[in-house]
Amino acid sequence: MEKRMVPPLMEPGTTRESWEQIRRVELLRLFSSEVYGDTPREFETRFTVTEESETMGGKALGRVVQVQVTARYGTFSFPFAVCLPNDGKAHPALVFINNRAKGNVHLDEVEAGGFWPAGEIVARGYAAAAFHTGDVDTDCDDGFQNGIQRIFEADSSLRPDDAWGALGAWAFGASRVCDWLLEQPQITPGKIAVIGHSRGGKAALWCAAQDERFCSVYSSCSGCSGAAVTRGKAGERVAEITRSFPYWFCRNYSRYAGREEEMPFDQHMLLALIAPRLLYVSSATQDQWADPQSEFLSAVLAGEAYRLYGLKGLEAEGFPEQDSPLHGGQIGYHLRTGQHDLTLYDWNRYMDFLEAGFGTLPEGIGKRE
Ligand code: GTR
Repeated sequence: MEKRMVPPLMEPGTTRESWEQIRRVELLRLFSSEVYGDTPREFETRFTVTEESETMGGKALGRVVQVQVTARYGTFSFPFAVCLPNDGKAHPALVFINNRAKGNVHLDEVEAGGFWPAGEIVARGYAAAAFHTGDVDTDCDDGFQNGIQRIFEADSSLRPDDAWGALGAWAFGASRVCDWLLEQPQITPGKIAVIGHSRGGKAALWCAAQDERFCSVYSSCSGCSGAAVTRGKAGERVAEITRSFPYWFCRNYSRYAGREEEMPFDQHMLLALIAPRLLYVSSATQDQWADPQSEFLSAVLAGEAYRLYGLKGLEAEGFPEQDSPLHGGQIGYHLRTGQHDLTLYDWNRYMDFLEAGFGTLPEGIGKRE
């Protein structure tokens, strides 16, 4: 296994209790103050179903739901689409943070394309929900004038250095979809997962790290500031990502550009925050910008937190062959042949992993509060 100098996840002698009460809390605070920014907690939410119809040949009930969030400085709304299996039973749900075609949050387009293959997801017995990143926060540097941040701030020119960016807002959006799902009789409350690709994968990881109602997260090709260990990483690094996408993060993060060695954290610590829940990471052979080796290494290192619970992390002898999924522990991984993408192959491997893993989840994970 590759050796790389990364800061230790925990001190020797850390117990499950001291992990949960001290170290985990400290790491959440670090990612919040140094990377993604602080997630606001004071707001109210209302949901309105604005479209409803049978879909997928009657196998699912499709709905578009408007989420209305009200905070100190205003109200902001965004829609999500959901397809609920129509067989009168409760099902697990997959919440997708969609960073590509906006069209597929509409019911008439949900079956199109492999990026969010809602038809296949429902056929395997899941509810499929998705929202579009741009509906929660614009994916451009607009000074936080148009996204959900504006209802939490009196003046966006006075944002503190740890104010949340777009990734934090997208993570927040997925948690609001979870709020709604938890109220639906068609959903099994302990089986709600969040999924994202690339920038959506970074947001999905940050979402599940904070929101323990999600029993699992799947990050596809999330690379820099997502699943990949930053120290020694190939391809994109903090300097490149904060130059191209400063608004994804809080301002503090750009201080580490070219100074990764000074970070009191690295991304394996973000993955460890998912323990003891089911974590899945995938890479693509041609995606050197994200760096598969660094994504894999991070997933291996996060296993230490799972061992505190008597669980296996990522079971691997070394970096795997392509298209040979590793599904032996609570952390799953695969390296798909091909480009930076999220394909039907990836979705299916994730659902295979979940189906084997659901039974291993500790009691009480992700239940209604
Ligand atoms: C790239 C960015 C990556 C990745 C990707 C994507 O331009 O450098 O960090 O997030 O976009 O979201 O597809």
